[in-house]
Amino acid sequence: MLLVKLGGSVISDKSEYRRFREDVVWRIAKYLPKEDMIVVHGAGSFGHILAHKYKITEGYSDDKRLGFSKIQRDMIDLNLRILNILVENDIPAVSMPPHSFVEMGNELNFNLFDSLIHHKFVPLSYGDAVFDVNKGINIYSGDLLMLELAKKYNPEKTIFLTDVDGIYDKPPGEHDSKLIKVLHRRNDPQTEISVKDVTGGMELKINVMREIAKYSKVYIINGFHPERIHDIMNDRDFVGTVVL
Ligand code: IP8
Repeated sequence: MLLVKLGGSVISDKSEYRRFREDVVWRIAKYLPKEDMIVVHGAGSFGHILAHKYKITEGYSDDKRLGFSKIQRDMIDLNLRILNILVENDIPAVSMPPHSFVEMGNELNFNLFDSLIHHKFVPLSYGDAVFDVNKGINIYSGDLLMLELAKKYNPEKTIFLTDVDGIYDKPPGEHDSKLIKVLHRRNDPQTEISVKDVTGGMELKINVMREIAKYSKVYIINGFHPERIHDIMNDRDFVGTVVL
């Protein structure tokens, strides 16, 4: 099985509220398998801008209700656009909105995922605004969902599509920064936080990827070069990072 995350900065322009990159998602869809796959997508500017504005991760208060609703609405909108592209590319994807099966602080219920996978559908889920047993409301990151899914289904390969070539030893683009081709689960790279997300920056992502590497081979590649998905699926050399 392939578990794949379409990063929020690939599928949307993070600097502009609800700016979808339709052409990029179309190109990615062409390189995805038609079955034996679970797809998760991030929020990008459909989620993070309002999540910051309404301080959703700090928990419930009455004045956040509209923000919470808007984030869920925007994520449904984003998810539908992606679902549409996958289905138009003959991928039998079925949407699994986290707000209907995740309550943070409680165990996840995988029953519906089990049936979808059993019937060879492709579950399509995402990071979302959800309920939380302690805080009332919270943001559930697509990366955490990736970890839960990897634990549960032990996919052979897990691919994160990001807006850079992989994991770098310094913020990518900075003078001297080098792509780390093989990242070991245990040693600590000198990567720094460059992008601020409400659900944690790069550091949290790298920790989650390392954790997932206990259950799956993890690859981080550039989503703007989706042909690299094929390289990985065919066990060829690829540009990116593998976490072992
Ligand atoms: O982009 C965050 O998910 P992520 C979800 O996978 C929201 O971290 C709604 C901000």
